[in-house]
Amino acid sequence: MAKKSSSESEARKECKFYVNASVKDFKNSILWHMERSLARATVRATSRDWWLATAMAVRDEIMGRFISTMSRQYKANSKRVYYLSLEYLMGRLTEDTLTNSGLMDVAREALKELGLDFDSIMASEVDMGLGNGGLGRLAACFQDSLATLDYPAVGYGILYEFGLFTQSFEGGRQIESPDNWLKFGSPWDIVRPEYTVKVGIGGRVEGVMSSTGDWSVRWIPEGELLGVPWDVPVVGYGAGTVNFLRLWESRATNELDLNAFNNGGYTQAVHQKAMSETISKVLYPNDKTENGKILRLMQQYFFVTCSLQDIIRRFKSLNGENWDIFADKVAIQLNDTHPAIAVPELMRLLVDVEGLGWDKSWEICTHVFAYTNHTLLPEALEKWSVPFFEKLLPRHLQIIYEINARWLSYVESIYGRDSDKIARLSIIEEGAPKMVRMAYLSVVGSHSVNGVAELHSQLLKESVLRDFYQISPEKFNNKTNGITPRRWLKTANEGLSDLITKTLKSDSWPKNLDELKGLEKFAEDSDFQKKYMEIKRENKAHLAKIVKDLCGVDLNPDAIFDVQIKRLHEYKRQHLNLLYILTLYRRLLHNPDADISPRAFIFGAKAAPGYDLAKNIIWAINTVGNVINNDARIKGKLKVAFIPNYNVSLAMDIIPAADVSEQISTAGKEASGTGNMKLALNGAITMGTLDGANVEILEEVGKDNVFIFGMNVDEVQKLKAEGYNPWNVYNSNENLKSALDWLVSDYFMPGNPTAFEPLRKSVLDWGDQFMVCADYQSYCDAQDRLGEVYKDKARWAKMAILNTARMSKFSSDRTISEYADDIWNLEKLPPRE
Ligand code: Z57
Repeated sequence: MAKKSSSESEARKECKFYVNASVKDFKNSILWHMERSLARATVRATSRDWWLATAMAVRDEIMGRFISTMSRQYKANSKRVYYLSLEYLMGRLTEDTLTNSGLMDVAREALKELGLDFDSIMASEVDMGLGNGGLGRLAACFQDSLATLDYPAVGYGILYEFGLFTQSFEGGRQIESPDNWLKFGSPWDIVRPEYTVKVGIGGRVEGVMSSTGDWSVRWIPEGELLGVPWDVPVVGYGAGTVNFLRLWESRATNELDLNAFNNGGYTQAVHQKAMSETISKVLYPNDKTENGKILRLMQQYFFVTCSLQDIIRRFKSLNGENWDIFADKVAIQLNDTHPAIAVPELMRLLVDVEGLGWDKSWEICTHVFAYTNHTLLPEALEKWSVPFFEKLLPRHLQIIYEINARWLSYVESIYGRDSDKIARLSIIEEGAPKMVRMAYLSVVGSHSVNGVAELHSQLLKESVLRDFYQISPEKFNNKTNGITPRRWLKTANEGLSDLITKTLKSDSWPKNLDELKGLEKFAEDSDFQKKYMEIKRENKAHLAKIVKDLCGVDLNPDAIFDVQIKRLHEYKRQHLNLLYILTLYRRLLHNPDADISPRAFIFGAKAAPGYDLAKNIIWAINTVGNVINNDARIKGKLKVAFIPNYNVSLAMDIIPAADVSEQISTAGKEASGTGNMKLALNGAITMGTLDGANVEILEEVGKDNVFIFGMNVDEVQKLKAEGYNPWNVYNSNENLKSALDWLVSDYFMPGNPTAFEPLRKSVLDWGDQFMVCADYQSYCDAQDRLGEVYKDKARWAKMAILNTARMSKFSSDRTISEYADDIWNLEKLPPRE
């Protein structure tokens, strides 16, 4: 490991800005931190101490780059993009920083010389899990690409004290416990007290007379709290640019309200302080179910106003009050509607605080904001009640009404007094109570609206935002999602990365993923196939150890590793997967000698704590799995492992070991998917519907290298329109009937046969909203075909290699370049050579 391969020194030439440190210096730096920062004798040091000291040593190396990036961006006064997201699912930071700074080999060797195992030391880092799933992980991949491509960018969000809950299983059922990731602090966040901002809340609106005799309006908040920023460095690949995430922590204005204290209201004062500090306490664990809690609206407003005030402060310090160029210096991307309150908040800051006129302010807003939509599911479309706004943000409500009045008069100028049209296009939904439609507010306030895959962007224009598309078609565009190849290939799959580097004789592919196309010509090369599949097998053996450890289940590395990892949701149809498992199991019981490829079904998924059906599905998979895993009759041909607490770090262990990638959502429901991209890049074959980015994966890898099944969007819509009845499928499909009935028999849950009735009912009595029954047979057929194809080792290897070779489109570098060119009009600012 110490010796640099020749291709690696090539790479150092490619990446002129790689940090250079010798193993000796790095080792000394670790030891220095062990003593001076951690006050530890090395003989007493725990794994966590070693990780901390290593993280601090890396941090030292990148700080210079961090400072020089900031001053370079400041001096250039170039346009910046601000990414507003309530979620960042970063995972561990140290390993990825080592990869991107070019210090990975140095750190490995240094720890080795200290007699330590690198992987187990790195495992001491707790994941930064400030997100639920795809949306939050996308934000994290985007930060990596923005820095790698040298774009001036800041990611704004909340520093939650508690990230997404930790999941465990008790009797197969999900138990949630708090994720206290910050309990002992983090070496990766740097507090910036000098940029603390004030945040108002509640109160009333007052008319005031200005010195010139004009009436204007002012918000008199009832309470005030503080936003304290913490910066997390984001090191681009090659370390030429180090951007940062700025995450806000809420604090009470004064340590204690002294008035209340003096009046004997000590507990009242402490209570108020606690309330203020509650805002950044915890990430809401709901993925796509808006639960309308007022604290959530407070979180949204809190981080939006902190970020906008910070953006305006930075703008003014460079440009004074030259508002005419604000939109030339600032682009703001709204990650879903969660930060949509930014539209009225920027209006308030410009009109009420800076004293600009409405028209000018509105012009600025619509030039600055752009909105990304991530779902068509109606239950995820955010709406906030007007009474909430009245209570919490009375001035913003006024501004929203004004925006809406002007918007609707524009609509009227096009369509006349079409009251139907007006009701459909109104930002305010009539009803008791009235609701503010946040997606509509985002569309009206932005110059760009994008979906996250071709199909999704198309459906957006045809369904949820149809009326808006008709009025402003030029706003609508697609930006197919992507993933960072640094974390998801180079860091996560070292074996494959080294093989790629050797084969291509180039180490620049992580920055230029199109180079992977060069692997195509080795797809049928038996020597390359052997090496490729050996690495896959090693990764599988490694995962098998983890699974043994976490689930107590023995997996055979020669079995097909069939992986479904994602949030638990009916539309993602983990229960369709379960129905196939039941079908296979039943087949094997009837014929234990059936010549099927041994399969290990591997799941990872968290259910929102209040989502009962999702929890029932987890329980069912665990229960069925437990019976299957302990049934000697099937001779270990079938295994089921549900890995608890699926998170970014586990994904980095699972994905390199996967043979099959389950992407089986009902067509039209998964906006894009990004796990599908990570898995295919690492050589897993997609088993998927024609949904989200699967459509584009098929386009890239070719139909021979993916398994497609089930109804497409048109067929789904047609069947719905004709009247879909899952009972008809059930009654005419013997295997489906047996599987569903078996699930509610005494077989899996002696004494409690009704345990999984909710699951069964959801696909029968309750109408099977996601058409599990309709796609069942097609899915089983495709899975059986896959099992047959796997027996042909050379064919399988070829498919896997071609998947790796043809996934370059899905680098988030491509996605970010498109955002920069089409939406942000943003220039790169590379360091001088
Ligand atoms: C979330 O993770 C996504 C959409 C949402 O509306 C919310 Br809330 C959370 C996901 C989509 O489900 C994926 O299909 C998509 O790939 C991802 O966002 C990133 O765009």
